[in-house]
Amino acid sequence: MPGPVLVPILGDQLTRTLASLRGRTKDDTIILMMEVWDEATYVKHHKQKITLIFSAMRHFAEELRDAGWTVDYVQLDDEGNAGSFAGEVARAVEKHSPRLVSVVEAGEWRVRQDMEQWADKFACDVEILRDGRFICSQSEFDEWAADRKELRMEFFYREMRRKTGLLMDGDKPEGGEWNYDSENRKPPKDGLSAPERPKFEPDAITRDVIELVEARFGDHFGNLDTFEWPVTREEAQEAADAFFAERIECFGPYQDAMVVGEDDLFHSMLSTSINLGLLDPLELCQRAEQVYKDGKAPLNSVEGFIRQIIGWREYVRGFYWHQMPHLQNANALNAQRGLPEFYWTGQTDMACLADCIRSTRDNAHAHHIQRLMVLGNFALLAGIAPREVQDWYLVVYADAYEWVELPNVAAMILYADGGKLASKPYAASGNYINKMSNYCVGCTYSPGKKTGDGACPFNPLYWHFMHHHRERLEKNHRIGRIYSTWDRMGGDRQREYLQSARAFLDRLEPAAKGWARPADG
Ligand code: FAD
Ligand code: DLZ
Ligand code: SF4
Repeated sequence: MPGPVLVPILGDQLTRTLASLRGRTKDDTIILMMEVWDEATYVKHHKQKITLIFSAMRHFAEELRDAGWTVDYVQLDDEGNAGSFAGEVARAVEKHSPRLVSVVEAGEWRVRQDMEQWADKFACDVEILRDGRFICSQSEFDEWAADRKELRMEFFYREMRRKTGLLMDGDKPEGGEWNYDSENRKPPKDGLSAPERPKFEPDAITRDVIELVEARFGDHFGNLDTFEWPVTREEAQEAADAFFAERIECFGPYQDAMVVGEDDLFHSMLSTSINLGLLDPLELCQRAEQVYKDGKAPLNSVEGFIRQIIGWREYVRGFYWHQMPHLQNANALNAQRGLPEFYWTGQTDMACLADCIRSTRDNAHAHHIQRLMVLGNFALLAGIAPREVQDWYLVVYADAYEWVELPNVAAMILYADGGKLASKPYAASGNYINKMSNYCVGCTYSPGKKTGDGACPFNPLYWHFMHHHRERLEKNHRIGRIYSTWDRMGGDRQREYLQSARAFLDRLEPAAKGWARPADG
């Protein structure tokens, strides 16, 4: 009798439509799911991130068993746990003598490199299947990118609109424009608040995992008392239903707004579920389109939401594989400063940063503009070394996997790729944050003050950054004109800016080692 097929399912592949399950018969298949030490500690993930992944994995295993599949589930504390994917697959091969190991390609470079060695390691055939959960295959992206000097999301996005038919009116974009972003930059009006989104009480499975995580990863960043993520497909659907019923209408206009105490505003909060495999990205976009067709949300909101998914999400995934492995070491601006300690403690008198870090610690989440224009903008202007910023983002967000985190961090916020992804650095002074949020009202600094005591640190840091990178940025037609403003200031004013920035940077305390990676990591 030939052995069964062994189907390893990784922690972010939690869907029954996975390519490795397609066409399999239940009596001939053993599904392997493994909680492993290496994955939980290669960086010291936020406690909520580990809890979310382990709990969603355990719930998915239960769903599979209920549907009649055989699941070999290895828990972290099981005796003999080999601690790594390869080690656990080796144990399963020994135990089940499969004729074939059939696995869907890993989303991250690090794991895929390892996976490609499996065929040489195990005494059976190994097949690595394409991940069909993305709309754009890697070969399609590579072909699109092949002869382009600059890779711009906007053009890629139009291809995806044509490919999916979403918001298309024949071969024209619905409403006549591809992109309605100019309608999506409303500052928050006084008292802006969003309807409460569904929050999910930990059930017995999640409570067990919380106990495990507190016991084994107690020194990792983050609060666990506030865990309320969806951990099953049903819960994720409930979260999506609430978004489409109550929040998508205002999603567009207030996409860039930030309000103290309103941690997620009108954002969908669906990234964790999409990245885990609990929700299908294309289905979500089709639902969004239907909401528009039913007249329940405006085009700018629906187009904005769809662009985030079939545009940005697909694009950064293609970009990641197109640019790896060198993207992880890119540092075009030669940024060398250590990450400040306050990114971990939240102890800073800059109210905007303190609030975004508080939300990050409590929710393992911050919304896009907080990640980009507050936390990211600061890291860019202060010249923080990309590897340290990358580690931070990978650790602290429950939706963070390297394929999506790295392009956003290295290329979008830090311009470390020298402008392949973004046409200019997303650099901004305190003015932008003051316009788009109510943070500055409660801050010890003043966004209107440019230099010296009490000046918002973003102001001198902005000009310090611009001055420092003049040679490169002056040639950029989207940002180069700013230098005429700088030149008009004259030497004394320029010196005040530069001295203010240097004095601030000299006071920054770098983080102690050990927050992001284990001591020997
Ligand atoms: P919404 O605002 O409701 O957007 C809808 C969906 O669009 C998201 O769920 C997500 O799937 C997708 N999306 C939106 N923007 C992006 C983007 N730039 N890249 C990829 N997908 C996008 N997203 C992650 O999923 N994982 C990460 O590790 C991650 N790291 C980021 C780091 C930085 C520096 C920045 C600027 C952005 C990062 N993002 C990341 C993108 C974005 O911030 C999150 O997807 C979003 O905040 C998740 O919240 P939401 O589901 O409410 O998103
Ligand atoms: C992020 C993560 C963590 C913390 N732990 C596990 C785990 O123990 N088992 C598992 O299958 N997946 C885990 N993951 C998600 C993986 O890191 C993710 O599936 C791959 O890295 C994608 O390449
Ligand atoms: Fe942030 Fe500056 Fe506003 Fe303070 S004044 S909240 S540091 S932008």
